[in-house]
Amino acid sequence: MGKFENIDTMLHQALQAIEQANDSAAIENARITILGKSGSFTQLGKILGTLPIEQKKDFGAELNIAKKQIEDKLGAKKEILAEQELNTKLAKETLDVTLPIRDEHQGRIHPVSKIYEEVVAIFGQMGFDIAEGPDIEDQFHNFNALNMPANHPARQMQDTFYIKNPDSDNFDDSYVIRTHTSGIQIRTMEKQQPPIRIIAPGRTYRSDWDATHTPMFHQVEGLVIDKNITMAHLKGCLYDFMKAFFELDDLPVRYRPSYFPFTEPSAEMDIGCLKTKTELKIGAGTDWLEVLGCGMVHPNVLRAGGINPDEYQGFAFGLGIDRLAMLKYGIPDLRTFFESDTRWLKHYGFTPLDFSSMTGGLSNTGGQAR
Ligand code: 2NL
Repeated sequence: MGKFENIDTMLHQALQAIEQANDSAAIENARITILGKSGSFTQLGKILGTLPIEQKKDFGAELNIAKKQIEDKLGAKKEILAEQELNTKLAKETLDVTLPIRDEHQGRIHPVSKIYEEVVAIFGQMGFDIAEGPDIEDQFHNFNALNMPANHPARQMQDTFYIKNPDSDNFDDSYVIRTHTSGIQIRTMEKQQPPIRIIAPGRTYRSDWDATHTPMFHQVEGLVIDKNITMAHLKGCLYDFMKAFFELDDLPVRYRPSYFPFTEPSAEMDIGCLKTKTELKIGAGTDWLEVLGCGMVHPNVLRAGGINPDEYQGFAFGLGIDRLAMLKYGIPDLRTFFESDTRWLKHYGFTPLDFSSMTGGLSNTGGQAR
């Protein structure tokens, strides 16, 4: 017991009040009553100033010891209460994860996400790795490395979104938001020697806006590089992909000569279809539908990626995911993809419970939400 009886009594009362507090509101109340602006120990502190000098020292020391005891007790009690409250909350909020969902008809998977999953599932099963890269690219990875020098028409302002380089006023140092996902493949070649077998899916950007073009769209590019890779590998690989994608055992395809700066020779792939006034039927009839661009990787592109074109060669392709979604699900206007209209999503979307896999039936149309 100290010399100052009222400190002892008040300390005893304070500790008791803290002990009796049984939730965090009560403990805060106790703290205010003791140490708040007009709390009991704050009042004692005020007495200190009025005491004669010879009492001041002892009174101050004892007051400090008492305050320390109060603060320790407050801290300990707060911890106990916080833990109790957390346990009560956790017990109350237990979830039964085995319950069936109540509102399975509300949320929808966007057709672009669905096609994306399907494309990844097919190439994944064929042994391709999935590669990713930045949406904002430097001009080397988006253009120069792809055999597209500074004066190339595709680099003109009307197609490409440029971003000023904060460190340079030179236009050649500007960044772009990628116009294709090819930069991902250049980065992969820089990091890794062949064999390379990757697909590069992602968002791409071009300044364009009509029924079949939106300024942001989705692309999957593919790249296979090894010794002795030929156009026959390209044709077989893409033929297998298209049959898996359209879920058809028999699908007429043809390759037409084309031009891309980054491949030589280059081709476009068409699939057989029947076009009537009201319908597009894929896999039958005498009409053709263009589905992708492809070719053998240009030696300049291999060199830019640090791969010796005298030792290795490969094929590459690029396809538009949004366009494939329009074809597979008969959606006429690409602009509606990005309007976030829930009525549209309800009509064209998919339930989240059916995911795409090669073993479970690719598109799971049995569970399709329309
Ligand atoms: C199209 C055509 C294509 C590629 C993309 C590519 C990438 C590298 C090297 C060579 Cl790193 N080629 N990509 C090749 C041919 C065609 O896309 O019409 N896409 C929608």
